[in-house]
Amino acid sequence: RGLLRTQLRGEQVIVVSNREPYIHAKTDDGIVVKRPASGLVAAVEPVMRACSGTWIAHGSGSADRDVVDANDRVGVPPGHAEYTLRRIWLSAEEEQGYYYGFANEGMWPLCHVAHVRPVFRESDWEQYKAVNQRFADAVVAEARSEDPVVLVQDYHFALLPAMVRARLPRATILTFWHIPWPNPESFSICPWRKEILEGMLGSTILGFHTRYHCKNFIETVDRFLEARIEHEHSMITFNDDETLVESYPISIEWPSDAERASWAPAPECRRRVFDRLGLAADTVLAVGVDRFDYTKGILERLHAVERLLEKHPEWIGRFVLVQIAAPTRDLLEEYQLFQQRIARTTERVNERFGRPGYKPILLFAQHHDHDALTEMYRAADVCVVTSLHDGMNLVCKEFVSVRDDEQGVLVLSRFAGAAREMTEALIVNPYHVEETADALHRAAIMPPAEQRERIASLRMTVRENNVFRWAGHMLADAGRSRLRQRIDERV
Ligand code: ADQ
Repeated sequence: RGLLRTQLRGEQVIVVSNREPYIHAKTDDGIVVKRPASGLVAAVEPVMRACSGTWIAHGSGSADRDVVDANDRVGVPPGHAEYTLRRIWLSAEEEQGYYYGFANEGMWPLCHVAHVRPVFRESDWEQYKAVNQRFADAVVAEARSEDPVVLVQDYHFALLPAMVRARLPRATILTFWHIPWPNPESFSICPWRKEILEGMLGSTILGFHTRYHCKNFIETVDRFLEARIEHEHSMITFNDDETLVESYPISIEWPSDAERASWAPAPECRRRVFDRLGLAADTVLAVGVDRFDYTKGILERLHAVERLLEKHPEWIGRFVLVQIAAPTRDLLEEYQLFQQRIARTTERVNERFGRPGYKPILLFAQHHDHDALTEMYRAADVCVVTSLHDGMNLVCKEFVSVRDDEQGVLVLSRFAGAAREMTEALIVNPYHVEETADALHRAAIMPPAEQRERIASLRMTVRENNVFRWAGHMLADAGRSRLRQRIDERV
């Protein structure tokens, strides 16, 4: 945190993302503030608290308009403001085309190998372009100098970097792509592939979670644009502008001493959760926490539980998966169908293996607050992350970060970016039901000493490579680029 402040030395930082870090909502008890279920917000928010500045995002809460000033700004976190949130209001038509349409029916499935076909509508693309321009205008309006540091977040804003670059040529634009980047063949089906690549190359630095995604991006540019590529330095020159393409594995804020002191002891968390859910004392509790998204491998997880109970009937009555799934993008049909399918499969498996007082799968399709998730992670024997494809995945990092008792087993998909760092987890291919079921069995019988050995090492990795290191690396690279720019301008 302190290091970040030093690195920034009074530079103005502007973040752009679709999702806002705080949502004001009207309730019967007045206005309440909610935190969205979003990996992006979980990671970028602590960084923003450390460096002040302005965060520009789509105002989506029912009371969002009631709390802003005349310039649509509000200080956050509420009650002890550390930075400014500037809200952008989108019409229903803009939100439909830009957010639900092009971003989430086009770009999201385009970038994830999850076998859902992307949808490309001309009208969505028009809205996507227009909304990118609106956010770019807001960045320019917020800029107090000609060279602010602009942090652009995610696939909602592929066009914005070049739009900002056109108006603020000396800005340092860091774009972080939170989702995977596909190979050139997969990407080539997008009708606007050139425009998207050109937009992104307005960035000074373009960050992905892994080297593999960087390599895919560089190959895609090589295939579709006339650009100079220096592979050795991961540098792309296009229209005389340079973009560094680098991997910055994202992470979480490691829990502070004060936060740790507020936790109930792990056995107490376990007792509370077991009481609440009516679980027998000898139950092995596995937990899954995800946005309710088809890329997260929730169906494959349920199939693995079913196979576990088939193969090892000794677990019937003693193995329970609690699946917590936060509703997301539920105006889209693909998401509605997916949620129905999960509900049906849960019911079927519960009918097949349930007994009076016992259900193998407990599905909670609800958003849970931070404390409730912490309690659940601390109560669990196993945390199951079976994404079919995931840029990073933060749930696995959150799980190990709260297990200061050094107990608990992580089962982790090889297709999550996190699998590259978290090698002491039980790594699985979620498409292989048998393998995943075997990993659940192995997790359920793992002796405490082996659990300790694995999770202690995982905890060290996440503690070291926390979110401030992610931001610090990116900002250090930005600092070098700014220095070079100043030197070049002097010559
Ligand atoms: P997401 O796809 O949102 O993030 P992830 O990284 O797992 O995925 O983060 C999800 C966040 O939402 C976590 O902080 C989790 O605690 C929270 N969450 C999930 N379910 C919840 C629930 N039911 N209630 C409350 N909170 C819940 C995208 C990419 C990821 C990448 C992140 C950050 O898809 O691959 O890791 O951005 O870059």
